[in-house]
Amino acid sequence: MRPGSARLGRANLDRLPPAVRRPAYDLSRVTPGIVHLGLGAFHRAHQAVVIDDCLATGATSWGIVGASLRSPDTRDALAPQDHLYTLAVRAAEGTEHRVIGALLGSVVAREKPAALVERMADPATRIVSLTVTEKGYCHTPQTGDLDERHPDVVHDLNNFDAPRSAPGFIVAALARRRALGAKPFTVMCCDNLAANGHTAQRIVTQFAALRSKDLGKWIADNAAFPSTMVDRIVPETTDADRDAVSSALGLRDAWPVMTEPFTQWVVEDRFTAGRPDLAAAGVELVSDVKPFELMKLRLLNASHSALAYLGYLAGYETIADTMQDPHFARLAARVMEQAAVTLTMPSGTDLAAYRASLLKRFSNPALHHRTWQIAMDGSQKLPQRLLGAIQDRLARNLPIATHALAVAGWMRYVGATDEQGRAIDVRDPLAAEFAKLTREAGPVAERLAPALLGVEKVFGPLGSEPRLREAVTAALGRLYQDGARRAVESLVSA
Ligand code: CS2
Repeated sequence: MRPGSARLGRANLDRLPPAVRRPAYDLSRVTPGIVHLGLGAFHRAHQAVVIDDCLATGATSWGIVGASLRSPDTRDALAPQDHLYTLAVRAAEGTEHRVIGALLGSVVAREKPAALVERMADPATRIVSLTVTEKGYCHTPQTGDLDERHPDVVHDLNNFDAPRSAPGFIVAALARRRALGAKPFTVMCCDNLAANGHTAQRIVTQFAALRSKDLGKWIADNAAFPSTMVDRIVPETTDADRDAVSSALGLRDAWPVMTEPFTQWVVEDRFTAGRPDLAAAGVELVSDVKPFELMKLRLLNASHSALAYLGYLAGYETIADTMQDPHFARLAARVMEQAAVTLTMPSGTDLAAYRASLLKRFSNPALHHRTWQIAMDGSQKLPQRLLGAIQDRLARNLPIATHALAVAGWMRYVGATDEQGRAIDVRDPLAAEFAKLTREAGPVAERLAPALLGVEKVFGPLGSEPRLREAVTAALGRLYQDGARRAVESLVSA
């Protein structure tokens, strides 16, 4: 992009090249109806696009106000461009650009917690949606319960009107609505948690009950927490992506999002204060999301994590690079095949076609999705992605070697030293605990595997299951001895 190009904004939308799609509605007529917590790239490439489509059908009271819980980066980048941003949809055949107008404004929660609570409590806010990542729920992933000792929970209980955590904001805002005599908003969790609506409900009501029993009961009786299954691959945006998008636009966009052509959103149709016509924008409204969620977590996310840990260790930078190695492509297929027997597929979904489409999506050469990005926060992801399937397979006396290799890949990865002896930048809320266990055990599978399996928050009682211990210890031993590439090759060749 030429230096000095003007910044994308409402005033210059008509300067965009004809190939760039732009909001098909009058931006000045849109009013806020949704507050979204966790204004990351995923939300902007997924739910916000659907809402953009809803706005184009005339549902102008459903604009989004986004909140970043910590970092001001998104607000700082989007405010100078009227919160407009580009969605770049990348495929082997080329990239399509679309400017999204659904985001009306944003708040940095840490800077103005009371203002955010106020906005959420405003009766015009009918939905509060969330993509705060697995760790943003301040819960114990293994049990799904609120972690009452989580520092943010402790903080929020002592600073009820100036919270920090997502559950803290939701409870404070619902308490305010109750005091105002207003209906609760619908809480719509869009994170990759098992039974995500149910889990969010449990965490929020447990939090509220710590504040007051009555409030907990009012929320449990009155607020809706529909579960949702969200799916779209959204790699982190790089500087090179920003430059490419800005060149295509002829205007500078400091905060575009990169994604793939595929998108899916399945939502339980339970809303206490109304919703836009999501079905008209391609959302599947169903009475029970569980089969969709489990299918996605155990097929897509599980194989993604397996490719991420083992692919990273084998020296692959992206998922597409990893998939170019036929042994790793077979590994992904194998994880899916092994998980499939634990699932009841949603009616109307063809398992073989779904699996084939995942393999194709992972191989998209135009998406630069780093293995390192997916490897993040494994302690929060393993239970719903890999451990549930392991448990179900063990209950049926089925072999677990494939999933055990993925778990061992995670163990080898959180040891924070790669196969060449270089440091790995492990991002995980429990990283320090894993580093300590690794130091104490040393790179010895017989010691390290049981030590990590003993981390209750991740493995719970499954960690002491002898068949899991044996399989993971053997797999970790192979990783230390032969490296990830050969370990994967010998698994898929067996
Ligand atoms: C990925 C997901 O980063 C990760 O852990 O597995 O973000 C994945 O790309 C999405 O769930 C796809 O919908």
